[in-house]
This record gives sequence, structure tokens and C-alpha cells, in this order.
Amino acid sequence: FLSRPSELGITLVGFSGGQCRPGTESGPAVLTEAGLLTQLSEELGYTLHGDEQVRNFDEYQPTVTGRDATVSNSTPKFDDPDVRGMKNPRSVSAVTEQISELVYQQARQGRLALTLGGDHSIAIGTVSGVARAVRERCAADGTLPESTTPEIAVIWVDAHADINTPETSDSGNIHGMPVSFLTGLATSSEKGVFDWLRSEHILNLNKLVYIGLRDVDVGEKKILRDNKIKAFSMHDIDRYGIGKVMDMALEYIGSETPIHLSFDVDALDPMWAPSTGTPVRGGLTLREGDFICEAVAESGQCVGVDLVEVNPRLVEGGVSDTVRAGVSLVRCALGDTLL
Ligand code: HAR
Ligand code: MN
Ligand code: MN
Ligand code: MN
Repeated sequence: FLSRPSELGITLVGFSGGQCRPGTESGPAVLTEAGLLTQLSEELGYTLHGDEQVRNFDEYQPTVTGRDATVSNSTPKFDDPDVRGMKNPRSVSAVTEQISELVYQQARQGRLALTLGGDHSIAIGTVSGVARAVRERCAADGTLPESTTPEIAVIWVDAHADINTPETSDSGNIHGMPVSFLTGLATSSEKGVFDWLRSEHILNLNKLVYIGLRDVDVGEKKILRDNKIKAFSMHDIDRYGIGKVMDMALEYIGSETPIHLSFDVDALDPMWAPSTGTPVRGGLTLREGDFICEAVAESGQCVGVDLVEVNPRLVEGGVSDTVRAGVSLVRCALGDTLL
């Protein structure tokens, strides 16, 4: 199909404004300090392109008042009052608009777009950028086989569904909403608040597959049901095993559709990944997480990968576990094999 590209387009996004716990802005730094990018080039043989320096979106970060402090939304560095209950709406919109363009520029050249976050709000940028690039490459220049679907599929691996609309969200944290904006379930015409999203950025609701869900809000469950969204919860993984779940997920997507994998590290059980803002017990083992990534890589359909929600500020002793897990997940998603 898309034969494994040897070129990687990297975007390192130090950003935490999609939620209230400072720390995820250091996620890309700790992952790269652990040697992830070096391993990708030296061991897996990728040529790296793009933004290999971490972009710290400092001017868009909410004010941090101290270690583990809750961000005071009343004193952001960036003047950014709530809109429809959303916290830091202009900051998240501005940052994700930039990410979308950066990721698009990588993906349009046929590079696999790897993004390290950052909280999960950044996927508004990554998924929209990859979706636009694939649509364009299918329409225009024959750089993809003719049978390729001009739309991407997204495999969203997470304890959470992240599909709240501003109206259904209890928290107002935008990292709980990216899927609703990406699929057009939520829209905004407020100036500077996701008004940059166009039809070429949008993900089809029937091309979305969840894996690992176990903490889904009541309003989100209704959205999943009403829209018949494909979801494999932890219950399904218990019932079928991760091997069968991946077979079903990939069959649902079909073999001609490019896949973007958006992996929230909190999909893993906190036993494996404790340093994350909203840990939920009863999650994936590290091997189940790695298997998901391996299966996506093996499909040959992968065009984009995100790893998000690594927060080195939380759980002092657990940071290295979480970072090691993150490194392993990304390596597997990029085609590393056990033998
Ligand atoms: N559903 C809750 C909310 O919307 C919690 C979302 C937590 N999200 C993440 N990303 N950690 O998956 O606020
Ligand atoms: Mn998430
Ligand atoms: Mn999550
Ligand atoms: Mn919850």
C-alpha cells in the first residue's frame, strides 16, 4: 500500500494549555532527552525532518503559579477569557492552527508525521494537518495509489473519548474536546477560536476508531451512540484480546485508507504510565499498547503518529517509567519489531 516511508516529519509541541496541570509542555523534551529521536534515526533508519527543536508555546501557556499548581485561568499570559466554557480557547486555537500547518507541510511531502506532545488538544492540529495533506495528495499528483481513500482514518487510543463539545464538557478543558472539533460535531465561528478549521481538515465520524476507553462522560456516551462511532473499550479488549481487537479495528477501516494513530499515554494502565494528568486504573498493559502500535505499523497504512499527555511533573518516581513506555510506543508505531 503506502510502503513504509523512510522519511519522518517531526513536530515537538511543548504545550499544556488544553488542560489545567502544568508539565505536559516538557513532554517532548523528556522523550527526546531519553534518546527517542536518535533511536529512530540510528536504529530504525529514518531520515528526520522538521521541527526537531521543541517549540515551547510560552506566550500561549497559561500562567503557572508553582509546582503542580492549578493554572489560574484569570491570569493567562495571553489575554484569553473563556468562550462557551472553554478554558484558554484562543491559546489552544492559535497553537493548534500552527501545528496543523507544520504537520501538513511534513505530510504533504509523503513523510510520516510524528508529533510529540503536549496535552491531547494538540491533536486538533495534527489530525487536521494530516487529513488535509492526504486529501490533497489523493486529488492532485498521483503520489498515492489511485485506490487510496482521500480521507484518513484515526485510531484514537485513550482512556477517554475526548469528544465533549464545549456544551457537554464539565471541565472546560479543551484536551477533552479535540475529537468533537475535528469531526465537526463542534464548530466555532468566534474570531480566533477554531475559526481556522475548514472542510479539508475534517475527519469523517465513520473513519474514527477508539481503543482503550474506560472513562467516558455521560454526554460523550450519547455522542458515541447517536453517531454509531466505532469504539473498543477495555471491556472489548478483555473479551476478545488485543489481537482480535486490532484485526477488527483494521478491518473496519479497510486496507486502502491511510491511518493516523493518536496515542494518549493515559490509555496505558497507571502501573506503566503514572506520569500523566488524568490517570485511570484498569488500562492497557505496556505490551497491549505496544501491540496496537505494532499492528498499525504492520498495516503499512500509517501516515501520522501522536504521543501525548506525558507529564514529567507528576509522580516524581514514575517519570522514567512513563518516558520509557512512551519511547517504546513510538518505536513500535514506527515499525520496530521484536525479532
Ligand atoms: N472527559 C473529561 C473532560 O472532558 C476528561 C478528559 C481527560 N482527557 C485527557 N485526554 N486526559 O484524554 O474534561
Ligand atoms: Mn486524550
Ligand atoms: Mn486520556
Ligand atoms: Mn471522568
